[in-house]
Amino acid sequence: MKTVFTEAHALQSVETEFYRGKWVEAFEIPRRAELVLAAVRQAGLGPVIAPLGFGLAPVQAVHDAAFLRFLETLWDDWVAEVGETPAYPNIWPPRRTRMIPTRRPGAELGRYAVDMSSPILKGTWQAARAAVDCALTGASLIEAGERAAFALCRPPGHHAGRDYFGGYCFLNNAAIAAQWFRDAGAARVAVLDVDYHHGNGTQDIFYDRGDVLTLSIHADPVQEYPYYIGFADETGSGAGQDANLNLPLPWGSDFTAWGAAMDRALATLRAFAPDRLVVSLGVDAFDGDPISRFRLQGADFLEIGRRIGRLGLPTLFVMEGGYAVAAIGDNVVNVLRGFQAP
Ligand code: Q9C
Ligand code: ZN
Repeated sequence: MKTVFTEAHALQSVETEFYRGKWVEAFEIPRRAELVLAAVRQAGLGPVIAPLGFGLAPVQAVHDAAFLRFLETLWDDWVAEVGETPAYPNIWPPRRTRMIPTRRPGAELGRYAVDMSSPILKGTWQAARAAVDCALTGASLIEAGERAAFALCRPPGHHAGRDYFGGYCFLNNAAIAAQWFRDAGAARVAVLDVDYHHGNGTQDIFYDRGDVLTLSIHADPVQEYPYYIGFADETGSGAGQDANLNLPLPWGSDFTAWGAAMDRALATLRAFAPDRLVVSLGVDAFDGDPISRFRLQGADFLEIGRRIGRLGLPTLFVMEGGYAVAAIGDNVVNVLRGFQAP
């Protein structure tokens, strides 16, 4: 299987993040991608290739136009007003606020950010665009006949919605690839999200659509980020009724519970009979993850890969979360090797 990667990910880089009321060493760091790349090479998984440029049209097919203009231009506006320092929101519009047009960067940040985990930097737009190109290059390999591809995307994407960003995510790489598959002729696409956190952005983007099935196995939002979304009773709306499946699990869940949830997700996925599968591949369900509270072991990731492989679908893996840097490479490679040797 080919891996798509570019050094441009390193343009998104901060030393610290605001976590539980304190500025602590950042979790979502460039080293994550470098270690996954090293493990892919070490395992001899296959060639590592650079992404092609796909332009903005596939991004516009998923995200709101004003939101994209904001992401592209915020840095320059922020620098003019504040200076060359990471752009964080510090005000949010309350309920019943009229969304009056404004160009003040502080106001725009609060309009589009859902949290403080994703500062906008000089290179954020370029890094996020490059991650999208990795996902789309992987998708195009599959369109050209490969059974699978691994888009080593960074920054991640699954918390980015149609018109919001957060959770380390700016553009929803997996959703953009899923939509691109649809536009390339796939009648039905499934997005299976195995990241520890609910794939709220992906759910948001496809919630009212019946052509893209979204499934997410994640920590119960009663306990965990993103808190307000990801509950089991969110099943889709309108044409998308029953095309969204949330499988929340409590803190402390191990593979006994996680694997059972996965089997439920796979049964729904099989019944949907998609032409293409996108896997939002976060490995933060790992026991040793510093911000997560599931207990999956290294070998469990191999089993996750095997089960996905047995679906027999053209599959695009898109990198999402995973913060136990010492194990991130092994955990990702285990999924991909399990997939290849079911
Ligand atoms: N108490 C991804 O894994 N902060 N994003 C959580 C929990 C944000 C995770 C704080 C976590 C976002 C792609
Ligand atoms: Zn996550």
